[in-house]
Amino acid sequence: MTPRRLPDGFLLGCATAAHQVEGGIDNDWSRWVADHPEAINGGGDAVVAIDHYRRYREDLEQLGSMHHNAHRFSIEWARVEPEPGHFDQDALAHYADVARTCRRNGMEPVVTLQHFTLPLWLRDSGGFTAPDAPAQFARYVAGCVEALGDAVTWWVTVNEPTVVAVLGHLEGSWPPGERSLRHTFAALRGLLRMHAAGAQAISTVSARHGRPAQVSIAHHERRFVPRDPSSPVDRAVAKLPDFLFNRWFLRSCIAGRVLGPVGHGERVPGLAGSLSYLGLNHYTSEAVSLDIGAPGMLFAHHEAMPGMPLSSTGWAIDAGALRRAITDLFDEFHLPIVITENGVADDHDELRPAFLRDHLGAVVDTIADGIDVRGYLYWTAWDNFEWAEGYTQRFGLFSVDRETQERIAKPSAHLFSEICRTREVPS
Ligand code: IFM
Repeated sequence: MTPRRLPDGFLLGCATAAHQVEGGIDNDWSRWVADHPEAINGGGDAVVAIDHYRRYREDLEQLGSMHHNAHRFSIEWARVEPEPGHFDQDALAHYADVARTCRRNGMEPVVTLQHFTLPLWLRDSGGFTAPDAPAQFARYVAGCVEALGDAVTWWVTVNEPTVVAVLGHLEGSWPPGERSLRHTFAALRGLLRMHAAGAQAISTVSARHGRPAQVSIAHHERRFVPRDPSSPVDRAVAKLPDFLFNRWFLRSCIAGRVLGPVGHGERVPGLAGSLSYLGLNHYTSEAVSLDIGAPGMLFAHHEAMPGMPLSSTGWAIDAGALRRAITDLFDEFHLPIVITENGVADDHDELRPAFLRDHLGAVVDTIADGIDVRGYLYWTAWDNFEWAEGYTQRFGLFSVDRETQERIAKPSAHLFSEICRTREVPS
């Protein structure tokens, strides 16, 4: 079979997030782990993580030498603004150097401004639901864009807003450990307003300096398929989570309003037109059926898509679902798409080579269908701190010896490097 080719200029690299790799961060997550060690699978914390804050130069050089031409990282708000309105210039200079180091190594930086974590002062004043969170976020974002904007075009305001709202406020497995639909909706409204305020700050500062800027959230799309497609009941119970989790945030951005049932159609300043591309994080598909005993889950039972191989997280590996996600999102929103995350947890690097071939193949197919897909960022470069999963889920192209911090390329790191070099996806 002929290999499939990715277009010239297509962004190809890895995605990371500060708290998961840097070490030395004091934020809501580090306190949550210290107070609830039992909440982390296998124990562990991100006190040292993989020491990337100190090792970023060698780490990025290694990715560049493996022909990556893009790299996604996040700025840690708690480092940059340890007290409200007080900016740590060393921290800002650090992240500006990370962006420039990406460029020096041939990689386009894609920069996330908020990837799940919050400074303690914002946590203590209500987190995502604090009335002034959007204004606080806009000030922080403006500071970051001033400091990094000469090296950065691609911005992500907020990573996976629905995930952080559901896990922290509905399921209670992440900080702040709440279990309330009312609080989940309040967090979603806050995140929507934060995104709008952040997007406005990016546009204002970039325009003042005459710099181009591309702005999106990183939207986590989980494909929900009725367990029995011929059952009207399964179809109905799959629809609500699909709307709330996969479409509510994006449709609100397009409408410029807080759509129901999360809000009452209130207009949000800066929200309409806030997306210039669509960042897509995609991992898996799930079958959904009726469960009358699960009101907290909107009466839906979720299971990994039957008949698919499973990752070590138990997620179905379904490259077709990535193709359908890209197609549906493009058909509805008509925005260029960057795959800001796609990856597999795989203890022994047995599933990952086929995963990469199949998922990148699905991306090539969508491009052949005429869809404007601009990039693919594999989650993730190095095995890292996977939130409530601790260090038990290994998504990395590199393993890390956490005693010596040695990075060891897995076979799939070499396969990915070859795809980056040739732009060809083997069949
Ligand atoms: O580790 C996370 C990342 O922070 C956000 N998207 C999903 C990844 C894997 O679970």
